[in-house]
Amino acid sequence: MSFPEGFLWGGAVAANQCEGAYLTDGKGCCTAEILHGGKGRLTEFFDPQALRKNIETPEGYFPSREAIDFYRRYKDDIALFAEMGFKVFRTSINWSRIFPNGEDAQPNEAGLAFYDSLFDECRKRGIELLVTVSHYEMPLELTKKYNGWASRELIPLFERYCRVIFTRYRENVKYWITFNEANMILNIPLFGGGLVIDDPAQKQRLMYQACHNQLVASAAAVKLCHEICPDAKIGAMVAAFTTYPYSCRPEDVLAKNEIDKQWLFITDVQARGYYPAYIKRFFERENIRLETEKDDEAVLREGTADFIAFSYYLSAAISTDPAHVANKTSGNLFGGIQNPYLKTSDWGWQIDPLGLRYTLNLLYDRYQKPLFIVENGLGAKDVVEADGSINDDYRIDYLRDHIKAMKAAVEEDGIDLIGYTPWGCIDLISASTGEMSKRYGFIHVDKDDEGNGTLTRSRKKSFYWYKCVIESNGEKL
Ligand code: BGP
Repeated sequence: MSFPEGFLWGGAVAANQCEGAYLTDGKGCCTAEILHGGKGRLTEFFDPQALRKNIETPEGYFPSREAIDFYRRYKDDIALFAEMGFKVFRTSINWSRIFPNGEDAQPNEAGLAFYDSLFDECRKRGIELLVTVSHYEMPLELTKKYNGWASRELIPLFERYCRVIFTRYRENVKYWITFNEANMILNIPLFGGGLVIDDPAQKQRLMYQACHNQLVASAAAVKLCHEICPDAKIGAMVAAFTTYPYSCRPEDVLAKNEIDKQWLFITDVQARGYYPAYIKRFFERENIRLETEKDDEAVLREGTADFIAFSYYLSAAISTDPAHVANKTSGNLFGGIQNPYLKTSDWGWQIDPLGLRYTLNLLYDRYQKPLFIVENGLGAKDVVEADGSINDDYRIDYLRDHIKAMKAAVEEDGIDLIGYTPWGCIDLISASTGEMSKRYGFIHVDKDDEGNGTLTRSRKKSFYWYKCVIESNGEKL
């Protein structure tokens, strides 16, 4: 048997992509709720004027505000997860349900009670919880007032939020993650850091300052969690940007190495407790002077992550040769060069199961800490047949190949892998495009990109397949 007994099979979602219930029961507005859907969403991410306009006078359709109404339907959805045999469910807490404006004198009891009930429901059905403290949102007021993580003011506010939720949910939550895809703050500053960057000349300084503030807050959260929930584990999370040198030209190999530093620098700090030499040199070269306080170093040192969680969807190739550089591929917000050996998804992401084995080895060699694959999956268009069935064999193929790669990493490479929670186990709105039609789920949700639909849930073919995978602990694929 390759997967250890107790291996955590499950699925993952995020509050702002599934809960909906905008401003319900005292909730405040969060950053994810000011972004429109469709192709324009990606442009809005990077356009400070569009963001300012949405912050001040929000008009139009904002997919996160209703999402899939998980807030009201979670009991039925969890019953379906339990039917598949989930051992763990990854979700996040929406900060603006707990502190609607980020700085409120008291936490919002109705928001806290919602997560009590959600977590109780999971536990009742034998499902453990993996909870992300911050997944691509924050109370909008914190963006308006402080420009998000650009300000140190957020550190104590985040600590207070953590203290409240760690204390409240310590009986129910066994696994925590501080920040979703912590490296993405450098790619999508609004989602990753609540940042709006008006002055391009300030971009680099603001982003790295925000990273630093978030790193200190993340380490402080780890320390707090260890004190308040001594039986829980708390991890760091990175969006894997797995790349290969396009050729064996030494310049291409070195370029690949440089890319690894970019996506791994934050995890290096979270796992080891200090800034690596290469990033200090980079700050010097770029004349980036971080505002720090004297205790920061100690906080980073004392708050290292218990495990390394990551998302993995695709890989790309890297080259310095202009002839190849033009041959771009899109990706999970960071693209690279097309790899002629790989096929792509409907959204242009290059499908690479072996890349998962490669990534598991890379991360395990680098950190020597348990790993947790907390996102993986295929965003695809599904067809509902006349009889209501959804035959998503392409999704099954994608997941099967990735699980085989995981299995080889565990069995043959000796990787300490704790669990696997495929992304969007129930269809939800896409983070990058706000679309519903980019579906990842084992469970279909009747809703379209314009927000129409009954929200009815139905089981796809992959639902029955994944149930069997879990039942056999990954032996029947
Ligand atoms: C990750 C995010 C998720 C999720 C996923 C798929 O980067 O952590 O929130 O959405 O990617 O991306 P998308 O929804 O853009 O297809």
